[in-house]
Amino acid sequence: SGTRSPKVAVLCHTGAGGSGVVATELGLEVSRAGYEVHFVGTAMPFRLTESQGLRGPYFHQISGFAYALFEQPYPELSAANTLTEVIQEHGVDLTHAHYAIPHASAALHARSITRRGKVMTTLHGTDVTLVGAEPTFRHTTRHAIERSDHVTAVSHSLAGETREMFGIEREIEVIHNFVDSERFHRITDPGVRARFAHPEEALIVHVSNFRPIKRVEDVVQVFARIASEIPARLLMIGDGPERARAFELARDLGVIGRTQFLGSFPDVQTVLGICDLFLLTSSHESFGLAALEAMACEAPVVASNAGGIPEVVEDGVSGFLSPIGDVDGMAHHALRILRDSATYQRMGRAARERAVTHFHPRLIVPQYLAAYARTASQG
Ligand code: GMT
Repeated sequence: SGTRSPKVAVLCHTGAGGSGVVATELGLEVSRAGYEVHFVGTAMPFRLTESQGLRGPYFHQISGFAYALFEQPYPELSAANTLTEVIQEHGVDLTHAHYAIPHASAALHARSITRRGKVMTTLHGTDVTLVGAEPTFRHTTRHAIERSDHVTAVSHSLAGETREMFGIEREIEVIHNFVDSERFHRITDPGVRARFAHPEEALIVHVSNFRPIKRVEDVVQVFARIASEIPARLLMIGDGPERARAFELARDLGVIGRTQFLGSFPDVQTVLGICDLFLLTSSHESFGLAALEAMACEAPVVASNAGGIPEVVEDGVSGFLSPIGDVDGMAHHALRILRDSATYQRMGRAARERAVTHFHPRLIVPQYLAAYARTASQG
């Protein structure tokens, strides 16, 4: 219908996690740009705090159904069903599915039921590299990627890996993640910092979902080496299956008194705003959104050289990268930054500079809007 903006449905994971954060922040930006946006999820996305005005963004909850005969819930079917309702009732032109499965699969299903609208899929990482590698989902994941009307990936590393793993030839457009550097910035108020650390302590932060690929025990190992040399404190933010092991290791290494596990701490920008160093030790990371958020707050990053991390953190400029598992190397790099205020200042400034000049919403969001327009107008 002429040149009106496409109406967009966003299908995403709603809990704390990079893909849900990107989906939510993007949906809010797209809504602010004047598009009608409909979030569809099992719960309200955790960063969807903005009040919903008459023009949205709207949120539609996927209805669950427990029936004694079903041995398991069928999230793909219930998502496709709710999405079908939203597409039909609101005249949605385009569904943006974050994650190949179950979301792109559900979106394709709704597309074939409604016979209207296009599907754009954004790959975030673990759907392809972990779940995709698991034969159980191999055909369905490949199908979801191949039959989407457009596919994006959050890093070149992930796009390449996807092509390789599935032998996919189709175009996968790389659109990096973004950070709102007006919201994520350095906090200089000593009162805020005093809530978390003593003035003389170096404040080190890790944020993740504590899954095995995050190697959170490496975070503790690196921290123990740092803490044996200088006064330091570690804040572990997030929750997940490896949290208990990390806790035990911190106790075994004698640093439990200087480590705090804050759980799923919603106010992550405050902690990142006062931190001196961000640690990310993953064995696999398609982008590393939390590291980018730390960079916007002028925190240098010490990380593993995994997946898409080098596309975010420039080794030797905005932080240092080491081989996966090289805890001695990472500790060495961390101490180099924390002991020398000139290095620390230079890297912190370079980190923010990179976040602002490469990953600002005003650079990234238009790439998505252009992709929406192209995809919605495909024949
Ligand atoms: O890191 C996670 O396990 C969470 C995961 C998700 O699906 O929320 O994050 C993935 O998507 C983020 C946003 O694009 C990326 O910043 C993360 O690097 C990516 N995680 C992995 O590749 C392990």
